[in-house]
Amino acid sequence: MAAKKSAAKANASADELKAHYHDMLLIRRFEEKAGQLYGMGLIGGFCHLYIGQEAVVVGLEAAAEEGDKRITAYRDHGHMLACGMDPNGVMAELTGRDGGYSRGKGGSMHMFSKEKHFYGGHGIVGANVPLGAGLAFADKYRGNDRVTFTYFGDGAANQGQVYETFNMAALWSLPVVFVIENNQYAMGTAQKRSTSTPDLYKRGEAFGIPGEIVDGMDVLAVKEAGEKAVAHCRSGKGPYILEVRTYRYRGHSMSDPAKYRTREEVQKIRDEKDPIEHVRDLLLTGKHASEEDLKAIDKEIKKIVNDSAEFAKESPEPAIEELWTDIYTDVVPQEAQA
Ligand SMILES: Cc1ncc(C[n+]2csc(CCOP(=O)(O)OP(=O)(O)O)c2C)c(N)n1
Ligand SMILES: [Mg+2]
Repeated sequence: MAAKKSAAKANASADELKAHYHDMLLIRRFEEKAGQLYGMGLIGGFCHLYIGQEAVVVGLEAAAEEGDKRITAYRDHGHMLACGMDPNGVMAELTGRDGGYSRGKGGSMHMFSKEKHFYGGHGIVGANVPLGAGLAFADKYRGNDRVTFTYFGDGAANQGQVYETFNMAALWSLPVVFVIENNQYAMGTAQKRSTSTPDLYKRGEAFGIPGEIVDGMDVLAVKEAGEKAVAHCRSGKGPYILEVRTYRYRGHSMSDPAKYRTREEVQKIRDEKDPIEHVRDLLLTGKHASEEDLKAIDKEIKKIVNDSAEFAKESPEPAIEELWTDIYTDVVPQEAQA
């Protein structure tokens, strides 16, 4: 992985490192639990796990400020947890229950939180990219200094609408950070089999959008790059691209025969680059935390995740009448802006 290494390592405080460890571990354990519930038949439909990519959202959320927005594709549970959405509501939605963020009617790919400025959750590859620019347009129009994080994958980076969006975002200097989560695969297709110019951070050059490559297995490097990108956008200079090199450990979705890569390839990255182990090492070797401190965090996370699964199982399925609700909005857009 040729991505830039963190120069900020020495500058991270013990509390910051512990918070990153906590937040990444929450995503990992939550996703493992979701995988189990899927195996038990409690989650139906699609379910795309984020395991391996945790440092991307945790690093970027550490660079975000209150009021900033985020939008992503379908591998979205990590983004929800990292921006502070309630694990109970996410797990209940995965299991199609009334206590879920979309009252059990959206599932894994369709959750939203107005409170946390999380705009989904989108299943059509690339389609969330223009929506992200639209969110940024709204902020620019209103004259505030908010920034929108628009996440998409290496596969999505080959979609036409991404470039129409780049053009308009640059033309109108929209405050949007385009985060390309390059996990090196689009379903079963390796990037080298599908992509003529693999340096995705350069894809904005034709539109005058600066970009940089980031080591997505290093949460501190992600945070540092995120802060730079956000400062660029917030100061009115327009969009910025971060190509974050990462890796997904699990299949594309829960039904993936995984014939397109070897177990050894996955194991090697897990052994050498795991983002959670990396922070764990920094904490222990820097004597910022003891094994006991980390065990206490592990225990806390286990409880949050187990509680979310219990909450989900106990929450009822939506009532049959709910089939007819939440289809059209009865709020006129201007009023919704208040
Ligand atoms: C327009 C469109 N084409 C194809 C698909 C089928 N599809 C779903 S996910 C995916 C791969 C996308 O890969 P990437 O953008 O790298 O995201 P990742 O799954 O790696 O997070 C494809 C082709 C789709 N959902 N939408
Ligand atoms: Mg991908």
